[in-house]
Amino acid sequence: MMRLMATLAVATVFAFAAHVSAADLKPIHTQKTKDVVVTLASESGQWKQGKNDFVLEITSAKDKQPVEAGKVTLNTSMTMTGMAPMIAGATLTPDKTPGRYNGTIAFPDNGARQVTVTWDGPAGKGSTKFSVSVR
Ligand SMILES: [Cu+2]
Repeated sequence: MMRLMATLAVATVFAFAAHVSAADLKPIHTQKTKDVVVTLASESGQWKQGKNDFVLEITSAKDKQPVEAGKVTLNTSMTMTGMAPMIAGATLTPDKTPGRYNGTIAFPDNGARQVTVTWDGPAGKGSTKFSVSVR
């Protein structure tokens, strides 16, 4: 019984630590779909011209629990008059925290981006589109 309680105490500390670091991040965008909520967040809460580090989280729309999203992609496109669209994709690495991915993306200029996120994992397959302004 003591061993079980010690294990639970350690598990609680880890869960709390993970929660605190997530709370340090400011949301860039939250997109709710039928099944999941996709959240982009970073220290500044913005995407800026140049290189950006961010976190992508996929949680269940029903119970807010992390979703095993499997293979996740994030691509952006900027429509510019008289030009081919500017395309930029993110590099995403799964974090230790389930449903969380650490991302980097670079933008050559500012302006509105059409963002497409796709996922394909044990919990299902899907995609969503939304707009994010690069400052
Ligand atoms: Cu552009």
